[in-house]
Amino acid sequence: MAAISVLAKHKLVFLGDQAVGKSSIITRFMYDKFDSSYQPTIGIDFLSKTMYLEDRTVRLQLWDTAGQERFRSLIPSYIRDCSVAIIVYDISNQQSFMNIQKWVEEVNSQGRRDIVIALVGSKNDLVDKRQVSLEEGEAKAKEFGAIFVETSAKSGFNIKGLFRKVASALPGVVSFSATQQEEFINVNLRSSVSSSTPTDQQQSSSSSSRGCAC
Ligand SMILES: Nc1nc2c(ncn2[C@@H]2O[C@H](COP(=O)(O)OP(=O)(O)OP(=O)(O)O)[C@@H](O)[C@H]2O)c(=O)[nH]1
Ligand SMILES: [Mg+2]
Repeated sequence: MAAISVLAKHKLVFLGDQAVGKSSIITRFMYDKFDSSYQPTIGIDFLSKTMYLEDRTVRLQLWDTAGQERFRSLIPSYIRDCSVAIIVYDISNQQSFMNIQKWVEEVNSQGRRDIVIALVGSKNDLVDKRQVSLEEGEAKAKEFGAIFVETSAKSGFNIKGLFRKVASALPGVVSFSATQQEEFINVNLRSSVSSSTPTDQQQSSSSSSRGCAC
């Protein structure tokens, strides 16, 4: 039976309090840019990127949620079918660290055990304003069995490292038999019509793409 390789797609949802730096991490990763002015995310933003690892290639769908309270009700539906939840706190903001518990509960309330959780301590360039130590961050991540990194979108520190760690925890190129492939195509056609997930056409236009799902 003929086998075909299909690029695995993974949905990553960014969670965390307002202004912790979720969008800045994504912007640094996608465009290698940083903006010091604050532009709150409205609703949900979508971007996608293919990552070429040493041993495999993965397609990442990045869902950037808004930390503002008024958009909170949108978030559960984006967590529901994600592969990875990236929970971000700001190392210079103790409250954002304390609220991690709430974000983990939000992920766990979906009743799925297979979601990879990554905990990110952002803005680690703010040395003089640090309120959460590296050790506290590591210990918290251990509690949830989460991947842990500190990053700085401003300096670029560990941004690629974060995505590499996450991508390495995911399955890569998947081989399908001819019959399984038929099944895969059918599933994709249906979901592109009925769900809010962007279609293959939108995703394949370039190695990275952007949209708004608000
Ligand atoms: N010093 C420093 N500032 C940062 C860093 N990352 C983000 N910021 C700043 O923090 C503010 C908020 O960043 P955003 O990326 O918009 O935060 P967000 O989590 O997406 O915010 P919401 O969309 O409202 O949930 C902006 O002024 C950024 O410039 C960083 O690594 N270092
Ligand atoms: Mg944002």
